[in-house]
Amino acid sequence: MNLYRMIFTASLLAVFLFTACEDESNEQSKDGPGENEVWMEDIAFTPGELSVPVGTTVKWVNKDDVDHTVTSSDGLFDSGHISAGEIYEYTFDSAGTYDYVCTLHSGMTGTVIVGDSGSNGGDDSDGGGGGGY
Ligand SMILES: [Cu+2]
Repeated sequence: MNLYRMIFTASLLAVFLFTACEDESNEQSKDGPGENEVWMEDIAFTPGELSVPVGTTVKWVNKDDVDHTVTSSDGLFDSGHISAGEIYEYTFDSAGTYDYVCTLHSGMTGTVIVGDSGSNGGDDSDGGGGGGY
Protein backbone atom coordinates (compact mmCIF):
# COMPACT_ATOMS: atom_id res chain seq x y z
CA MET A 1 0.00 0.00 0.00
CA ASN A 2 2.69 2.48 1.00
CA LEU A 3 4.76 1.68 -2.07
CA TYR A 4 1.84 2.40 -4.38
CA ARG A 5 1.26 5.67 -2.61
CA MET A 6 4.92 6.63 -3.07
CA ILE A 7 4.89 5.79 -6.77
CA PHE A 8 1.67 7.72 -7.19
CA THR A 9 3.12 10.76 -5.44
CA ALA A 10 6.35 10.55 -7.41
CA SER A 11 4.54 10.42 -10.72
CA LEU A 12 2.35 13.34 -9.71
CA LEU A 13 5.50 15.30 -8.91
CA ALA A 14 7.04 14.37 -12.26
CA VAL A 15 3.94 15.55 -14.11
CA PHE A 16 3.96 18.75 -12.12
CA LEU A 17 7.61 19.45 -12.90
CA PHE A 18 7.11 18.66 -16.58
CA THR A 19 4.10 20.97 -16.75
CA ALA A 20 6.04 23.71 -15.01
CA CYS A 21 8.81 23.49 -17.60
CA GLU A 22 6.29 23.54 -20.42
CA ASP A 23 4.63 26.66 -19.02
CA GLU A 24 7.96 28.41 -18.88
CA SER A 25 8.79 27.73 -22.52
CA ASN A 26 5.30 28.85 -23.55
CA GLU A 27 5.88 32.13 -21.83
CA GLN A 28 9.18 32.63 -23.62
CA SER A 29 7.72 31.96 -27.05
CA LYS A 30 4.98 34.52 -26.45
CA ASP A 31 6.91 37.59 -27.53
CA GLY A 32 5.57 41.07 -28.05
CA PRO A 33 5.13 43.13 -31.20
CA GLY A 34 8.25 43.57 -33.34
CA GLU A 35 9.70 46.80 -34.63
CA ASN A 36 7.17 49.03 -36.44
CA GLU A 37 4.50 46.52 -35.51
CA VAL A 38 1.25 46.99 -33.62
CA TRP A 39 -0.71 44.08 -32.22
CA MET A 40 -4.46 44.07 -31.92
CA GLU A 41 -4.82 42.03 -28.78
CA ASP A 42 -7.48 41.91 -26.06
CA ILE A 43 -9.47 44.64 -27.87
CA ALA A 44 -6.55 47.08 -27.72
CA PHE A 45 -3.70 48.35 -29.89
CA THR A 46 -0.27 47.45 -28.47
CA PRO A 47 1.67 49.68 -28.35
CA GLY A 48 -1.04 52.35 -28.29
CA GLU A 49 1.51 54.93 -29.39
CA LEU A 50 4.23 54.16 -31.90
CA SER A 51 6.99 56.53 -33.10
CA VAL A 52 8.57 55.84 -36.49
CA PRO A 53 10.70 57.76 -39.01
CA VAL A 54 9.19 59.01 -42.28
CA GLY A 55 8.80 56.30 -44.88
CA THR A 56 8.19 53.51 -42.39
CA THR A 57 5.71 50.76 -43.16
CA VAL A 58 3.76 49.99 -40.02
CA LYS A 59 2.27 46.53 -39.69
CA TRP A 60 -0.87 45.81 -37.66
CA VAL A 61 -1.37 42.17 -36.65
CA ASN A 62 -4.71 40.90 -35.40
CA LYS A 63 -3.96 38.57 -32.51
CA ASP A 64 -7.58 38.42 -31.37
CA ASP A 65 -10.31 36.01 -32.39
CA VAL A 66 -12.52 38.85 -33.56
CA ASP A 67 -12.34 41.36 -36.42
CA HIS A 68 -10.78 44.77 -35.96
CA THR A 69 -10.16 47.76 -38.20
CA VAL A 70 -7.35 50.31 -38.44
CA THR A 71 -9.14 53.47 -39.46
CA SER A 72 -7.48 56.86 -39.62
CA SER A 73 -9.35 59.57 -37.75
CA ASP A 74 -8.88 61.98 -40.69
CA GLY A 75 -9.70 59.42 -43.38
CA LEU A 76 -6.12 58.97 -44.60
CA PHE A 77 -6.24 55.20 -44.38
CA ASP A 78 -8.79 52.53 -43.61
CA SER A 79 -8.01 48.83 -43.40
CA GLY A 80 -11.56 47.57 -43.51
CA HIS A 81 -12.26 44.46 -41.46
CA ILE A 82 -9.10 42.62 -40.40
CA SER A 83 -9.93 39.02 -39.54
CA ALA A 84 -8.22 37.00 -36.81
CA GLY A 85 -4.59 36.39 -37.74
CA GLU A 86 -4.68 38.86 -40.63
CA ILE A 87 -2.21 41.70 -41.16
CA TYR A 88 -2.68 45.27 -42.41
CA GLU A 89 0.20 47.48 -43.54
CA TYR A 90 0.41 51.19 -44.20
CA THR A 91 3.42 53.29 -45.19
CA PHE A 92 3.71 56.76 -43.65
CA ASP A 93 5.34 59.08 -46.18
CA SER A 94 5.07 62.38 -44.33
CA ALA A 95 5.73 63.53 -40.79
CA GLY A 96 2.86 64.08 -38.43
CA THR A 97 0.72 62.57 -35.70
CA TYR A 98 -1.78 60.03 -36.97
CA ASP A 99 -4.65 59.02 -34.71
CA TYR A 100 -6.61 55.95 -35.63
CA VAL A 101 -9.44 53.89 -34.21
CA CYS A 102 -11.08 50.51 -34.55
CA THR A 103 -14.57 51.23 -35.83
CA LEU A 104 -15.85 47.99 -34.29
CA HIS A 105 -14.78 48.71 -30.70
CA SER A 106 -15.31 52.13 -29.21
CA GLY A 107 -12.34 53.08 -27.05
CA MET A 108 -9.92 51.01 -29.12
CA THR A 109 -7.63 53.78 -30.31
CA GLY A 110 -3.99 54.22 -31.26
CA THR A 111 -1.52 56.80 -32.50
CA VAL A 112 1.40 56.69 -34.90
CA ILE A 113 3.85 59.56 -34.58
CA VAL A 114 5.92 59.98 -37.73
CA GLY A 115 9.07 62.04 -37.32
CA ASP A 116 11.44 63.55 -39.86
CA SER A 117 14.02 61.03 -40.97
CA GLY A 118 17.41 61.77 -39.50
CA SER A 119 16.22 63.65 -36.42
CA ASN A 120 14.94 60.41 -34.95
CA GLY A 121 16.92 59.31 -31.90
CA GLY A 122 18.50 62.68 -31.15
CA ASP A 123 15.47 63.89 -29.22
CA ASP A 124 16.20 62.50 -25.78
CA SER A 125 19.93 63.30 -25.71
CA ASP A 126 19.28 67.03 -25.96
CA GLY A 127 20.11 67.77 -22.33
CA GLY A 128 23.63 69.07 -22.96
CA GLY A 129 25.37 66.41 -20.86
CA GLY A 130 24.29 67.73 -17.47
CA GLY A 131 27.39 69.84 -16.78
CA GLY A 132 25.49 72.39 -14.73
CA TYR A 133 26.49 71.16 -11.30
CU1 LIG B 1 -11.48 46.27 -32.62
